[in-house]
Formats: sequence, structure tokens, C-alpha cells
Amino acid sequence: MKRFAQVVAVTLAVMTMASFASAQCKYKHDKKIVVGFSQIGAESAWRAANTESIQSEAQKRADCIELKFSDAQQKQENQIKAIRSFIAQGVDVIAFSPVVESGWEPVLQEAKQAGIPVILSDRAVDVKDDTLWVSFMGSDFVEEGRRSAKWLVESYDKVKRADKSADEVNIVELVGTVGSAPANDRFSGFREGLTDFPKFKIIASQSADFTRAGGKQVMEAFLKTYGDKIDVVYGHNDDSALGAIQAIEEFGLKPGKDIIIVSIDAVRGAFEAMVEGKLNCTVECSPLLGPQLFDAAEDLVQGKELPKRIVTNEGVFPSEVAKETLPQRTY
Ligand code: GZL
Repeated sequence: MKRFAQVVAVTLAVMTMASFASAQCKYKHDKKIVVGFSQIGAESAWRAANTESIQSEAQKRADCIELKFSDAQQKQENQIKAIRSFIAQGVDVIAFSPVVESGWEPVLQEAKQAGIPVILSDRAVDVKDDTLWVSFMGSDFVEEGRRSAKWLVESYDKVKRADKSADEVNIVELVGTVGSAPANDRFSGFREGLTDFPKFKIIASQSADFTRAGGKQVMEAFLKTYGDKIDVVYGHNDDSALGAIQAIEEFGLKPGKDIIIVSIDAVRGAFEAMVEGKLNCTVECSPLLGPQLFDAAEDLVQGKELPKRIVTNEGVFPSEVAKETLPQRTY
């Protein structure tokens, strides 16, 4: 009797595990869905977290998803090659985060002719024919630029160094990857947010390519030219701002005090810098797109209509809340 009870218990456990595994899939499918994903690269902590979200979610849905993942090392030609390879392999769905906005028509036409739907993850493309992609999921980068400006306008007088003028604020800008949707939109959103506040002046703006090394290098050049005249750094992402922090310290100034810093992403490194008093605010841009992406892929093969635009909801984190928030951060 005891032996029988043990066999029953083990069987139930295995069945539960099996149902749990398939429970991660939204539906029961006749066969696995093959998703080809072209990732930009590994340029930032944000990108690493985005890759982790996609790969771990595909793993959780191993019952219904087969992920073919390609890393383009930030080169558009590698993404185009990867998409062509996915087409040749006859995948069910293609998804990608386009490194830049332009130059995608030919390969997206080929995907359309092959009858393979394309999902845009994280970043948008600039194409005339928007039937070339079925859905774009990711953040509103213009809004992230506006939120950065709003925090600065509302907070600068409270956080600035005591002897700094409140009537003229000199800003230097670390722009993201040239031609990318986040760089273009954060550039315009920030300026839109400053329109009614002429005392805030952008005195220099240069691409740091979303990397720490880029942020450090560009900030060294800005400091050489403007030194302590710089009041604010606006970083298009946290990694470039963290590189700027290093340059500011090596120059002999205190980041977060002599120079106020606001950036975007809300990665763990930004919270750690805020706890140390070296960064003043980070605007969230969530990389955790894996669950949404594979929900969309499953919906597609079930013949469901996808929303053309799926926006990620996000917050703004000033340094005052960094210490209490850091433990809950997942990327
Ligand atoms: C934004 C994403 C950007 C991040 C950077 O959705 O495309 O690319 O802000 C990343 O950190 O490199």
C-alpha cells in the first residue's frame, strides 16, 4: 500500500510539473512556434537585461516556443542578415529591436512576401508602409525625454550647488546611438519639456552611443571645454551617465553635487549611483519585454489581431527614493 501511495505521489508531481511548464504558454498549440529574434548587441546594462528577459521567457515557454536568437553587435547589416536567415529557415514569427530607424524596407518586404509576421521590440522603424510590421512594443521615448526635462525644471533649484546661478543653467547632453529611435525621440522630448523654461540652455550635445565608455569619453571633452560652467548632464541612458560620472570625478568635481545628472533606463547601476549621491534622477525604460513578446507571438499563431502599438508603463525615480527602491529592482 505504501509503495502504491509513493507511485501515486510521484506521478501527481510529474503531472503538476508538466502542466506548470505548459501553463507558462498562453495556449495549447499543435506544434512549437519558431521565433527568430535579432537583438542589437550588448552595449548596455539595459540591453543585457532585455536579452535576459527574452531568453528566460522563451525558456519558461519551452513547451510552445523555439527561440532562434542572434546578436548583431550593433550593426544593421548583421540584423538584416539575421532576418534573411530567419526567412530562409521559414520561422513562424520574426521579432527584432532595430538598431537604427531607417533602411529596413527591403528586408521587411522580403519577410512580408514570405508571409512571416514581424514584431518590433523596444525600438521603432521609419518605413512608409506600416503593414511591414504587425506590432511595436516598447517605451514612449519622447515621453521619457519630457519626463527628464520635467524633473529638471521642477528640481534644479533644490539640488543645485549653492553658489550656482538659478537664472542660467548650462546643460550638456550625451546622445544615444546616432539614428536610433530612442536617441531621436529623447532628443526631441527633452527639448519640448524645456520650451517654456529659457533659462535651461543646452550648450553641447554629442553621441555617446549608449555606452559607459562613450559617456566617459564625451564628458571628458565637454569638461575640457566648459569645466565647472557645466551645471547639468542629461544622459540618454544610465550607462553613458555612469561613464560621465567617472569623468567628472577624474576631473576633480563632484557628480550629483557640482554637476546635476539626470538619465534614462533606471538600471541597477543608476540606483547604486543615486544612493552614493552621484546621480540625481533616472527615468524608467523597462527592458522586461519577454513576456509581452511571446504573448504576442502566441496570439499571432492563434490568428488573433495584435494592437499596432503596445506601450510599456514606466515611472521616474529621483535620488530621494533610491535607497528604499533599490531592493525591489529586478534589472
Ligand atoms: C531603449 C533602448 C536603449 C536603452 C539603452 O528602449 O533601446 O538602448 O535606453 C540601450 O540603454 O542601449
